[in-house]
Amino acid sequence: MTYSEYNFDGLIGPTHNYAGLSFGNLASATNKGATSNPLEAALQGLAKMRAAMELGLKQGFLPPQDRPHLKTLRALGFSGSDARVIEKAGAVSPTLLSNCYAASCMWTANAGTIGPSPDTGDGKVHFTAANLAANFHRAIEADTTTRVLAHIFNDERYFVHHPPLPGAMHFGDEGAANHGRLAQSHGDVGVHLFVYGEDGDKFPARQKRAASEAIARNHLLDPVKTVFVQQSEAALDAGAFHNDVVGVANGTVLFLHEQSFADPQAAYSAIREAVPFVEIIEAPTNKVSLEDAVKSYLFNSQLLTLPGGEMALLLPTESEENEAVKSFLEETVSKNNPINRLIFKNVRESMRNGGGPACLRLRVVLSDEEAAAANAHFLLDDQKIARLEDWVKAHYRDRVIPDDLRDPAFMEESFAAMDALTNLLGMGAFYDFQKI
Ligand code: SUG
Repeated sequence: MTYSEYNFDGLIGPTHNYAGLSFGNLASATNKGATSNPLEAALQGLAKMRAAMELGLKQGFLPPQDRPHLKTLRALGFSGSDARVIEKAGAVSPTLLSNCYAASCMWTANAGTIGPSPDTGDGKVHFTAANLAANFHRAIEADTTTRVLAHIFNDERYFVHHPPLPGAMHFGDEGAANHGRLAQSHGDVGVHLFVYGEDGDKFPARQKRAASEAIARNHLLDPVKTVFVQQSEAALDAGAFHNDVVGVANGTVLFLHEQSFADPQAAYSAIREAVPFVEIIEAPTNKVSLEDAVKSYLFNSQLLTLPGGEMALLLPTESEENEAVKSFLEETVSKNNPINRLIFKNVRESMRNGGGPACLRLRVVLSDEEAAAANAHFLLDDQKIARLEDWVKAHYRDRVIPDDLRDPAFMEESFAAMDALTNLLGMGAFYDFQKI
């Protein structure tokens, strides 16, 4: 049976804006109140998907969620017509309103954690949508994400869906952003690397060890093939609010910053014991500081196995613009290791909210048979991606400022876009605003 890795990118929604909502995410804080460009953001995202497809890789996408999320606003006591709900919430708390307007589901590395079928006790693909309990604007994604995953992977013969973990922050779970899989090839049995945090001096840890352990149990992973490692507080306090800001794993390679883990030597020996063939490629602090790593997001790259077997890094242009990072990357590809190609893509609109190429994608390893059972509307080819580009161009604004969120006309525009998308994708009345 042939297995492939599918990258499911988040299709960036029409309300993409800069609201400074994520404590510990430096880009989000710095750009609070800036003018966003949802049109450009979505087209940049689609261009990245195209670039991966042109490398011969399989590409899917997850649709945006309905924002503003009226269901949440109504649950919080704002009533009346849809327009009145927006007006009242905007008057009482612009921050609350912006939380319900966030397009943050674009970062699908946080949509959930996946257990591919070669690794699970029952031979099925397991999905757990992340509860994203650490931030209000992200926590309200979990319910719809669960339904989106169940909609796309809707065949009980192959797919198992677990609800988001209970217990909110006690089991805070940020999905695949804190998880990596190492395997000789996508179809071989993999080892799962779960990275959790402990609160730093400055910033709180979002991913709890207990959450990662619960996911491993639910996904029926072999305990011998799981490794739990603590992220360093230095990385967290430098702005690595998710571990994928300081490291990425794929195939036989773990590519990371020297200061990613609390106890690197203990972590590396645990990983080597579980994955004897692992190649650890580490950026030393004297070449790339944690500050440069967080600014440039070089580790938030997609580490991709190309059809020929070589590996490429698909990186944000910010990492090409940083001298120290660029020279470390050039040194890396010139050395004898599987990574031998660098591809830089501009995803600046997302980067300004702290989301790089790796944040924008959820990896799902599927056999050909499993892929055939998934909903084909969400698996891309040239025609389908062109249709999404046309949809974006027809519905998106090229400029959004914080005050726009209080204008009911912006809500109407966003819902019109979502109605058109659900038609395009044959989803029926899927979203909460379509059911009220
Ligand atoms: O959760 N930013 C996201 C970025 C997520 C990046 N994902 C990964 N590292 N996998 C977050 O902090 C900012 C929204 C705002 O401030 O408007 C935001 O939610």
